[in-house]
Amino acid sequence: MFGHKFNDEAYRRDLVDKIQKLKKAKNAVIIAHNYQREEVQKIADYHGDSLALAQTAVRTDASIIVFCGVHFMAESAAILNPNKKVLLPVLEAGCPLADMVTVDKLREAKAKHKGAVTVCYVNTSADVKAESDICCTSSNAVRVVRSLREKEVIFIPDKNLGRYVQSQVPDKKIILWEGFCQTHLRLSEHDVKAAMARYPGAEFIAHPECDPEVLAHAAAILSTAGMFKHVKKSSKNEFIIGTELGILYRLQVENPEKKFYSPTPHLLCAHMKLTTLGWVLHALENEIHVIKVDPDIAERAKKTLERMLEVCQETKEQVLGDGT
Ligand code: CIZ
Repeated sequence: MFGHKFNDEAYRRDLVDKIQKLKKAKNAVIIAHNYQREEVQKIADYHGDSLALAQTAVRTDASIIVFCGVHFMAESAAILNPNKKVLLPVLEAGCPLADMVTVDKLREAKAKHKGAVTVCYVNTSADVKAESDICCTSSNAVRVVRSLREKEVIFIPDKNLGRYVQSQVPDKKIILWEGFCQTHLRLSEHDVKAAMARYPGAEFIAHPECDPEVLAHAAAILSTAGMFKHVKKSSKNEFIIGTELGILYRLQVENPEKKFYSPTPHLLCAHMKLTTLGWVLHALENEIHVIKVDPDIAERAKKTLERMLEVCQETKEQVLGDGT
């Protein structure tokens, strides 16, 4: 209001208060990806990677799920929860990597490599999932590919993750896709070397979406869920984190005695950062934007997701993240 001095903290507290009241009144739950803004992670009921969050959405008895993440994640939650209302606070929060593969391009590749199985990274749209054989996340990609009978694998869309999987599963022939994560690509080998020189006692851990020259310096190559587990059980006290900056907030909360550094301030996903407290409140108030998937596509995409879950159950390894 004119004439009033804007008080940022009072504004934030007011938003949080309104969100908490509305959440209760509407039987809603707020779930936030590891890459979300700190202010959003603070008000979330659950945190995790895309898969853990989609599964949290299955377990919850809330009728509204406010998904603080990007479009493909809310889509996966909607596919696994056709009877719940899944809201994405900012509709423009997308994933350029997911946009690097379309159904038409995938069909062309399948026609060229007849007999190959298609493994889609979770960072894909519902229609691409529907056209694929099995899904994977960065935490289970190696396990999923290892489980396949087929020798040839079309791996979409992240080239670096595909390359990493190939290094771990040499008996398969991985057909790589020319896709990449703009955020992880911003991390250079130079940044990593400089960070290692700045923090000589710290261990560098990196996400498999990073470039191979970056990964060559990593003590461990891990998904975000893998990073949480690794850091907790490690005897090391300092870590350089090669993934999106948002993860540092909760790594620090969960490991207050340890220190975390980002190798560059540029490891920011602009799409993840679109969601703010104001947009979360707006979504809850107006019950927007409801993520709906065409029933035929949803049914086929669900099979692709469920096949991944079966593989993880068969090997008795946990794919669930936490439900803090
Ligand atoms: O699966 C996810 O949420 C993504 C995109 C990355 C990760 O490692 O958690």
